[in-house]
Amino acid sequence: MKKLTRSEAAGFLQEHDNFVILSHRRPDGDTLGSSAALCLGLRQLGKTAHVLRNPEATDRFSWLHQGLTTETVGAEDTLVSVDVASPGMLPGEAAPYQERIALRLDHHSSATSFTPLELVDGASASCAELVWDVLSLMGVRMDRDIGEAVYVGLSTDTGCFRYANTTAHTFLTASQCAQTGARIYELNQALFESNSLGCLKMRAWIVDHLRLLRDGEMALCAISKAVEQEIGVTEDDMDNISAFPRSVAGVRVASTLREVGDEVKLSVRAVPGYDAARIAARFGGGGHVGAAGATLRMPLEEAARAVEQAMLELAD
Ligand SMILES: [Mn+2]
Repeated sequence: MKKLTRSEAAGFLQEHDNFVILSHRRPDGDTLGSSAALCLGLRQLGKTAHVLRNPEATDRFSWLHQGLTTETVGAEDTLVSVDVASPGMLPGEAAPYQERIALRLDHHSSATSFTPLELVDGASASCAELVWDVLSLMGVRMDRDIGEAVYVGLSTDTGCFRYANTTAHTFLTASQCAQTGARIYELNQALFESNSLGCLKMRAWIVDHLRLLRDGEMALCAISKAVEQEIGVTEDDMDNISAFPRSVAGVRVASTLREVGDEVKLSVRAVPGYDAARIAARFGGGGHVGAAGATLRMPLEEAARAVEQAMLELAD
């Protein structure tokens, strides 16, 4: 595996064509925004580029991929993944192409290298910022569609510039996105200033069922499939729900567990001084210092006990 600089990644993209861009499982604004922006930028340079359709993309973000998707990968196509930290993060549809991914653009510091070439900047708040830099180096004229795709990525990965990962570069890129005519106010309203009733009901349930540990310094919340069904939440309602328990005053680190199929999805959020990735790593997962996740193959209650124990141990 060879680590590339931004200009080397730009050079690779200049030299190749017929791109298929891969996003990650349970896609968020960053992976979908990054893939859309990269696709649009490459097309503007006259290249053929598509995003491999991600069937898990929800209404919240699927508009980003409109007109960009393909369901097939040709034998000669050049595959690039964005925001994918490990092979396990590829959706089922993309997994067969894992070996063929030529270049990985990512910002997960705890990532597993699995491609011949990679541009990984763990200091970057979002993958979308990396994509912006690379497209700029390639001479792409940034239009509103690219500006909005990148803005969705960087704003969602920073909780609208509130998380500790936010840097001067994030603001600079956001400013450049605004200059393209990106509808910043409308995007902020839709992404951060509106909550579905389902999401608010879920939050109410969490308030009633949150377990506080170590005098309220830590929080843990285990949401069963039955609870989600009873409240009637959608995947969009649950998007970023793990940020909510962390927002309780005094809570420095929070773990949220959800029953998905016969697995349990763990999502950890932490403020500086606590390492979410260390907790997730205990269970074979990873991510960032402030936000990380893992998959546990055990019943929900057992998983909750294991996570609680890990949180308490790692705090000492
Ligand atoms: Mn990301």
